[in-house]
Amino acid sequence: QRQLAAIKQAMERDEFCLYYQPKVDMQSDRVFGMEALIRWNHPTNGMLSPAAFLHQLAGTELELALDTWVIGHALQQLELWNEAGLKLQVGVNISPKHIKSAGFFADLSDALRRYDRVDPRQFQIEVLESGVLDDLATVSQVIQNCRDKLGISIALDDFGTGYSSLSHLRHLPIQTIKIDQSFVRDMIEDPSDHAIVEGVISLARAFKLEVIAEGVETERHKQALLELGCAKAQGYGIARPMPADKVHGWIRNYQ
Ligand code: G
Ligand code: G
Ligand code: MN
Ligand code: NA
Repeated sequence: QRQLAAIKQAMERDEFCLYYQPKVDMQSDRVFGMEALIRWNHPTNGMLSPAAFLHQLAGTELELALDTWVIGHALQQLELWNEAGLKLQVGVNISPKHIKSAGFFADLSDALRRYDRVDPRQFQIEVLESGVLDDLATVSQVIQNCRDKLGISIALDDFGTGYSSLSHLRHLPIQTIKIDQSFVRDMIEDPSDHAIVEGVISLARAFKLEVIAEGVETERHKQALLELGCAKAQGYGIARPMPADKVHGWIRNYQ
């Protein structure tokens, strides 16, 4: 309860900020996007990661307020990068509960109207695979609307951890799947994890979905993924999440 009040106050005091982790094409060394990741710049405890506070919000109205804040700030940042001639796609993590809630579509279209110097195709919603399974019909409809009426895209995050069946995947109008970092991390040592990564990549190919590997930490991960035909990647081996003002310099140095 006290913690919740503190989070509410932190929102009012503008203590939250977004870090950005690059998504790259390892074949061309092109940076095509960023994942926005929230941080709490706490006045006494320093920069807090989501693990330290997100769970406190679960099930409260603040959860939705924070998602709305994240969407607005990511779009604002996209406008700034567009103006600076930096064309990127930005993905934000939205809680599954919010996606299923009545006001989500209206909130999102309001935000996109407010930041109309962003091409909706630059904006992506990342939703946990495990969060959509209990109400697939609703989620499918919302995703379809986001795609058809707003022009944004949806990624299924942490793919492989949610046990979605292939027929589910077939009926979800998503554009992208993100292979969960646990499989990528262990794919070098563990043949089962290697097989899972390989399976997800061929699944994505069959369904004509974009696939991004998360948790790419080493050169060996990069090699193994390229051998399997997955060039798009994200992970500490490419870059850690960074504040927005570091992004320009990092890209200049990388490409
Ligand atoms: O940034 P990382 O480093 O610590 O993030 C930890 C977890 O928090 C990840 O599962 C990520 O998806 C989630 N997360 C990060 N930023 C946000 C956000 O803005 N909103 C929501 N709902 N989850 C987020
Ligand atoms: O659940 P989601 O995929 O949104 O979570 C992203 C989280 O994973 C963030 O906390 C981010 O900091 C973290 N992350 C990103 N790349 C790596 C990586 O290469 N290794 C590890 N261990 N964590 C990573
Ligand atoms: Mn994510
Ligand atoms: Na993920």
